[in-house]
Amino acid sequence: MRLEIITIFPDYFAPLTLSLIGKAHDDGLIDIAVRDLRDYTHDRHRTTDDTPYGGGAGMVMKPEPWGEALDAVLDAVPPAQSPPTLIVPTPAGEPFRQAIADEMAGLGHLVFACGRYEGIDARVAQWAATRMPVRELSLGDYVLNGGEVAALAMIEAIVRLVPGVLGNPESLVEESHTADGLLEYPVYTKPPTWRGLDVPEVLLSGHHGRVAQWRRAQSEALTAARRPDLMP
Ligand code: JCK
Repeated sequence: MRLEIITIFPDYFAPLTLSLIGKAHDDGLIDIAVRDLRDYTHDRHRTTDDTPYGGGAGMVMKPEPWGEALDAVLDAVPPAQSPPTLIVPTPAGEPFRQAIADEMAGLGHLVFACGRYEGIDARVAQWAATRMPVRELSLGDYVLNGGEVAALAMIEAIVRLVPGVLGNPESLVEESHTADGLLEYPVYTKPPTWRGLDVPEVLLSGHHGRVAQWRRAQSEALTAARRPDLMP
């Protein structure tokens, strides 16, 4: 899978060379390129923002550097290859969920457009959609200062699903089992007593049926308390 990121803060993506993603990169499963949006400006100050038409607070990202950066991405795609999918993190996007991560993990080439300020001139996504699939996605219902942190979270959720990336493929099978839409049950390991706190007796019992029943009840109780919206 090829991942490209366009940002005015390339340093945010240093963590991608670490941990799980760094391993996938070393194994040749993931190929990551970070492009500095300012490299596609032409003025002395490398300006990427301007005042909003219609007024209002803050600044908006100018379309021209985005157009040139996206042209450079598209120009580097071999002619026989499908265009990449452009992901634009935005607070006004469709909620990013596991189903979208699953879908994106099946694609060969993703480009993340990370905005700052009050966002990117809307014509950029409009134009890009004439050249490639575009997904405007939100990490969640809170306001971040830009798209970088959202892109990092989305990349981690996507990359761990790419075959061969996760060390333990059984965890993914287990995950789709647990995707009955409930929150996960609490987990424990040794020692059986720690700081006066015992591991629930049923988990030490060796009764697989009772363990499964207990976990199901825990999942249902947790979901009812924390995520009533997920209850059947
Ligand atoms: C991309 C710029 C900052 C800040 C104004 C008025 C609500 C707009 C995101 N889940 C998520 N939260 N935030 C983002 C995100 C934020 C971004 C950019 C993604 C580019 N910003 C910003 C304030 C406003 N709005 C009412 C906010 C943008 C994702 N994914």
